[in-house]
Amino acid sequence: MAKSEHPTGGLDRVLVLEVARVTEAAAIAAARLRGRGNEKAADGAAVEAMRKELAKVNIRGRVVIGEGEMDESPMLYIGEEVGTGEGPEVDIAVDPLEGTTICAKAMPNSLAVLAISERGGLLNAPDMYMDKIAVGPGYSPNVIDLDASPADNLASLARAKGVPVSEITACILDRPRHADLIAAVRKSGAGVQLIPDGDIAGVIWTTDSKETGIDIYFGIGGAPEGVLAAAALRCIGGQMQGRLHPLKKEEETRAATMGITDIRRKFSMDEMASGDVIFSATGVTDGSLLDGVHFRGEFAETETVVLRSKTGTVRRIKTSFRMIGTKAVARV
Ligand code: VTB
Repeated sequence: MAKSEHPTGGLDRVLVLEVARVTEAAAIAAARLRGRGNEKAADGAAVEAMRKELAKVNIRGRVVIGEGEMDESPMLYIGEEVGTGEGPEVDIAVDPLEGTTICAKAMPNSLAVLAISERGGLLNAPDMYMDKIAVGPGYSPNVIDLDASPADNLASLARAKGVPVSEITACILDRPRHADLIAAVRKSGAGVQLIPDGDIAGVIWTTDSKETGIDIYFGIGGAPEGVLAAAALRCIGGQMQGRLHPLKKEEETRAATMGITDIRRKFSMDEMASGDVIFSATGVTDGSLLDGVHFRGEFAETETVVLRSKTGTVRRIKTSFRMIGTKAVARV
């Protein structure tokens, strides 16, 4: 048995703490550039910090969702090998700064995100759009369907929840492409919470509707974010479907080279994230899912949520890093 595998199969639970360190490092790096109006710089800092931290983890990791192709991005590109090269073979999906624009504007809900799976567990989705629909746990299977109309999905969900449609709220990215969707949801009587960016959080909010007020996520966002959201939902429970939404022929070709030959295929949550999965997100800016990084004197404080599909554990970790210069050091 490789040293980092769990005795009963799947990923070793020690990795839970390791992945938390990785998103913590990315979040701290990005947080220094909050509100500077420079998305690229904040993203770059998060990517670099994440890569550095990943290099210390005992895994034979392969990036399957990353910062683009090797020729576009020098770090965390698709196919890059990460980790110490010892330990289990795992696949990794990263979004070092989810919500670059919100971070650059110091608005709520930007996150550093990573998911890790057994080899082959994460859908190799190219960087293009995906049409998504998601609800939280506790409903009977097939309560939603990407191919059903918004009105039908909302009616089905309301029935399952035992409330009128008027008590359902949908979260949707605020984009002109969603004008018809938003109108249809409102016409059916449900409410819409629009978000400027950050649909991984949007999907996760559906898992705690009592707290967040959000019951369902709809709409077209990034495919990489779709796979990461599916990984989170696999751990917490819920239902999600996604279908790639190419805007041009080259995107279809790209998807095919990455193994998705049927571009119209509707992926279930389990098809996007299978086997044992660990998901970690650390807040960059304060948000309703997580607090952002707080710099207090010589300390940087972070809040992270780590999810594990094997056990369904939801672990919130508050960490206080002692900083020297701009670097975190181990506390003694
Ligand atoms: C979403 C969201 C991201 O991109 O995937 C969105 O999760 C979709 O892309 O945070 P458009 O901006 O092109 O609509 C982000 O907003 C990141 O840019």
